[in-house]
Amino acid sequence: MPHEIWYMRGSAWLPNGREGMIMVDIEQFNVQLEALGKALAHARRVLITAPGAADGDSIGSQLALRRMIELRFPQIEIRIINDEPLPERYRFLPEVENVDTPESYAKLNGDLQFDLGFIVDGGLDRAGRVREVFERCPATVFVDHHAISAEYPYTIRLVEPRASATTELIYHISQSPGFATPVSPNFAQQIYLGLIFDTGFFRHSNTTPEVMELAAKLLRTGFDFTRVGERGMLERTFTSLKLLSDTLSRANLSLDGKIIWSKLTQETLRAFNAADDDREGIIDHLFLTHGIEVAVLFFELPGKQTKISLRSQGKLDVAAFARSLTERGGGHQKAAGANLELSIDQAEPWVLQRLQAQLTGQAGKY
Ligand SMILES: [Mn+2]
Repeated sequence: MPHEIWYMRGSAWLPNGREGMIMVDIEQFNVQLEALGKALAHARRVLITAPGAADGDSIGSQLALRRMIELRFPQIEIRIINDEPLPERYRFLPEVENVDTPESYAKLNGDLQFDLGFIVDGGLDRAGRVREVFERCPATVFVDHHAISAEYPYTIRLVEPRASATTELIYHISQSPGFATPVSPNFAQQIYLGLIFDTGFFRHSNTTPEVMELAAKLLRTGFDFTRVGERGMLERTFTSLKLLSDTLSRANLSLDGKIIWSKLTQETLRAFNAADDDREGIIDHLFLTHGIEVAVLFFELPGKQTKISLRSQGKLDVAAFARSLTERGGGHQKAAGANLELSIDQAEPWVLQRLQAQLTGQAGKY
């Protein structure tokens, strides 16, 4: 029966990084959806988790998924548990209560046995301590728009790499006949947050006409989209503002202004009394400097490791560059990152030298 998931245009083979290929096939997708309905009909306790610290797409997805399930299956007890606490910036969202960490859940004397576990917007490898709880679920569901993490034997997979955000995918699942979730203003803003987060306010190349059409549909419910955008995406703490200004003031150019980079050490974090995620968005300011081709932010991690974030205007594929540095590097063509087993003082000249060689076409064999 044709229904709302019409835009998943038939079947297509899609690249899946180094892990082979996965196939998105609309009939297969509907088989998975049917299996989901059956699994939920028998479930009493459901776990929802996402990798790492929640971002706009993963928290929006988790909240919308909970709403979608509880409206259709009110008998189910649903728990959202993530390895890290919900960042402050998302606490304005409606229905955000009862998002737990393993600690806060333990304080409730919560039962750790669930019938069905969902992981959204990324694979289990980054689920931290929740992985153990998830793996104890007799049935599991993977909902994602990344074509990665396909190797874990999830019972049900709802993956669509052409969806701009996991919330876009969840919206379409929620409108399938088995759920038919009413699109309330609350539900709409959970979906919307995922869209603006993953498309960078409808700027990135994943901004399809379908995303814009969906956003229009959501806006018609009348929620305060200015507030969702400002609080969920743009607002910074004062600490984070100071850290931003400090890091930008120390930015450097090289290769005739084609490369811009800056660095952020643990010492600086301590000096500003800042947390790791206060560095969010710094790379975008570097990247939006006129005339540059590539932006790099070096971020010192404890234990002589360095995380680099990369942004490219498009000439250089920074995902390929990140992978050339380490097999733990990757991302997208224009936005990528890598964790290096080097101190920040070693990483800086090493990465810059390789980057210059790449941009001048003088790269040796890696
Ligand atoms: Mn996402």
